[in-house]
Amino acid sequence: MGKRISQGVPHSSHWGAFSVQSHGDELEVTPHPCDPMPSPILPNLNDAASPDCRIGQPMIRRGWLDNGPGPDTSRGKDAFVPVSWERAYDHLANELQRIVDRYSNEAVFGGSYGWSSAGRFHHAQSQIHRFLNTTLGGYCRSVGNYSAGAAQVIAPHVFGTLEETNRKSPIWGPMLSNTELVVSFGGMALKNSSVSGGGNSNHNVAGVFDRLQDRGVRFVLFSPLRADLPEWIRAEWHAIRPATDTAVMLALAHVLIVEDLLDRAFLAKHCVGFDRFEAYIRGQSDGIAKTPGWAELIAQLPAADIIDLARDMAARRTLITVSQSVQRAEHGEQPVWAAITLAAMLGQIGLPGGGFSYGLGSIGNVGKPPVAVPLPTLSQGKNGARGFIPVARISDMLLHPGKPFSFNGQKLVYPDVKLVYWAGGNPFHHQQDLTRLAEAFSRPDTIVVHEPYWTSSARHADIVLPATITMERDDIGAAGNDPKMITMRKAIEPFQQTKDEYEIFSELAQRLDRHQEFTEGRTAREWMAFIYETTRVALAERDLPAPDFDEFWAAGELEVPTTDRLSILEKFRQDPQGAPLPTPSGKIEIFSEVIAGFGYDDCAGHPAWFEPEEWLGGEIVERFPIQLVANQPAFRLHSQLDFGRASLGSKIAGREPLTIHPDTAKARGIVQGSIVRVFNDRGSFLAGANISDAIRRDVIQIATGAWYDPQDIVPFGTVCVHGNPNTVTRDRGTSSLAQGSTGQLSMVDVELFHGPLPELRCHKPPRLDA
Ligand SMILES: Nc1nc2c(c(=O)[nH]1)N[C@H]1C(S)=C(S)[C@@H](COP(=O)(O)OP(=O)(O)OC[C@H]3O[C@@H](n4cnc5c(=O)[nH]c(N)nc54)[C@H](O)[C@@H]3O)O[C@H]1N2
Ligand SMILES: Nc1nc2c(c(=O)[nH]1)N[C@H]1C(S)=C(S)[C@@H](COP(=O)(O)OP(=O)(O)OC[C@H]3O[C@@H](n4cnc5c(=O)[nH]c(N)nc54)[C@H](O)[C@@H]3O)O[C@H]1N2
Ligand SMILES: [Mo]
Repeated sequence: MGKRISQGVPHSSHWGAFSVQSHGDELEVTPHPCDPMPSPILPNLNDAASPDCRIGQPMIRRGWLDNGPGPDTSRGKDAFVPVSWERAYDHLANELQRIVDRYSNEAVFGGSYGWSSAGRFHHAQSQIHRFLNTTLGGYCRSVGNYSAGAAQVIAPHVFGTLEETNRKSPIWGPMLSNTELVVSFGGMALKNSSVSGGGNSNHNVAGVFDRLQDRGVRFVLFSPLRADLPEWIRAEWHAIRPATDTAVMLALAHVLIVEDLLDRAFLAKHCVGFDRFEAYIRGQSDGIAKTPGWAELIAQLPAADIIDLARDMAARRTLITVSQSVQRAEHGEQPVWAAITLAAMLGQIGLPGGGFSYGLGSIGNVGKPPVAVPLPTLSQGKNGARGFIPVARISDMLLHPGKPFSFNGQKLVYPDVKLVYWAGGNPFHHQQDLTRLAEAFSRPDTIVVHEPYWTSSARHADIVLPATITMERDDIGAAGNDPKMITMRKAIEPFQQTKDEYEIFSELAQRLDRHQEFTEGRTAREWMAFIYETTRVALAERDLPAPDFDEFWAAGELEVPTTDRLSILEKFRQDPQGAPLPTPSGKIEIFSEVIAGFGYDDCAGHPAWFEPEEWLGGEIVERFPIQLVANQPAFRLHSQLDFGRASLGSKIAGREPLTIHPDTAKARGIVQGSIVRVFNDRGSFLAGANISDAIRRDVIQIATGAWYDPQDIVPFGTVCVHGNPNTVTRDRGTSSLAQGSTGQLSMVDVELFHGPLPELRCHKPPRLDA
């Protein structure tokens, strides 16, 4: 171990607040002393500074350097040439100028989706968007995210934005003293709340479960995995077929209707369109009553259980939760809308600890009280270009320029993108059907990626600029539902020639004659003090301690107030006329004239059951009999720091672990620790088997985020030898309404892998040419 060069300095991350000391190349990360349950992912940061796959210098792909910009199928396989920053800046500035002059701003795709790192100033997406707006005048953008693609489009039509209805109200607190029954679709796996966008100084969720358990709250879990609620919660576990939650909810609604257990007064006063939904549930509109018996055949859940549960839901203070995963699937809009409807039928929306909650437990800070002052925010400028896509339609866009598609009532056309610019995300992690994405990435003239590490996305780029990690720069850490603002102090010198996004974009802006527009004449430090000022003023206005920036910096952290004002749903409950919901009618829309007016055949005017194409009840089982759940990793954030100790420690023979039921394993000769191959028509990957009976028999589970490592294996063709499930997931939108990602579920088969185990290449740099 090298010489200690720093004492512990405060810092923050999506995994929580911590302090960091450096010992030569090694980092030592210690959780914030106030955090009751530090994230098990934090130790990955110890290995963040100088892994083999760190990028230390600007790189240009051999083929691009030799042949110039243009479509090229050798992306992802080609060697890279290390170049000076000057040379990289010149090439990139010229290419940006060429694309905008020859085509248009719409030809530059700066969507750049991704979680990047915590930090309010060096936030890569904010930086790149600000750069593209202020220097080029705009870019083709992406809207929405992978997390909530379906929910975030349907919610404003029928309930109000998720931001308003979900993020701006405390949920856990009122649950502690009021909730009697939690009905959870998709669960609230503790692993998921160990991560929070922007930071978390107080991982509170395990503590909340303890207290709810002590109070004897009844938990009912609908999920293919038992671990989607903490094991010590004595939850009743219903491992229904994945993608059938809507059918169960409709059948619960049927029981409430026929047994007259619903709150007709609430429906009349606070909702519109219940009559249309009731006609559908009773089978008057389509000839099929959505009875518990009907749902039993779809979801494989005994009808008697549905009846019992509906009665109990009507009798007690009930919170219905829907995880993000449940809507990251075909027709993902429906379970969200159906759950809102069910909660409305119970008449419990706006009651403390009752009603409906989206994404509670899916992510760390949801449900904690919202911060009451504005947080430091970097302005992104104005985007002068109009083109956009729903975020998960990236491959469609690159493969089919000019093709029309539907989105949220609009008829749009895919723009003709010539340059793709990414900073702070990993599309070769997040996008479905990676073979298709690789083909899509062969189409543009130029691909630019900023990355600290040789991710698969960096390997598919032409120009790769090496970014610092947060511990190599100063920043401000803060998040919308956490009571602490934290100084993220630089703990180590930047690795080799790496630079932060602000410096990179400032240099490029200089070459594009827009330096002043991008920087406004401020250094990074001056920007931080400038954006901090918004928060300071708001604190002062509330007569709270409001230290200036230097005082805040010296103190290391600052308490920010959280709000206890009535949530939008509580106000609406009390006074639906005076405090209407932000929907077209001001009420909960159980029937939406707007959505019905779009005339889609894959989304009706009320919540409805649509049979998916890839599910256990479909014809597809004859060829691919197993449902793959590709969920969030317990020991990583997405693909980040996959080479770190916590992530590596979870692997089996270096491969991503896959959960499989003993019967399914046995039928295929698979035992604990076997290497297996998972496959369908789209591709295949290798993984290491973990046998467990805490999973539904015909479901297997693998987390997302193992770095993509495609290698040719006879006779299978290209196989990801490391275990990236997006080799087999399907690239289609949730529906014409939201076009959200459907990455959570796909149909596959699994077999024992017999061949010699290929060596992993993904955590090593690609071939470099001198
Ligand atoms: N099959 C399937 N696929 C899924 C999902 C699923 O459930 N199933 N879930 C989806 C969801 S919900 C999400 S949110 C996405 C996540 O997808 P992403 O957000 O794209 O995944 P990350 O691995 O967090 O990628 C962030 C990248 O930013 C880099 N980075 C970190 N800090 C910096 C910085 O300061 N500068 C620069 N330039 N780069 C930086 C990291 O090294 C990393 O490569 O995945 C989606 N994909
Ligand atoms: N440790 C860790 N935590 C994370 C992240 C991470 O990368 N690592 N990512 C964060 C991000 S960006 C997001 S968006 C959230 C995502 O939050 P979620 O989407 O809620 O998380 P997942 O783990 O993908 O899925 C939760 C569970 O849903 C269950 N499930 C899958 N399909 C179905 C279905 O059809 N019906 C039912 N009832 N259940 C189903 C699966 O068993 C799965 O374990 O997680 C956040 N938390
Ligand atoms: Mo997400």
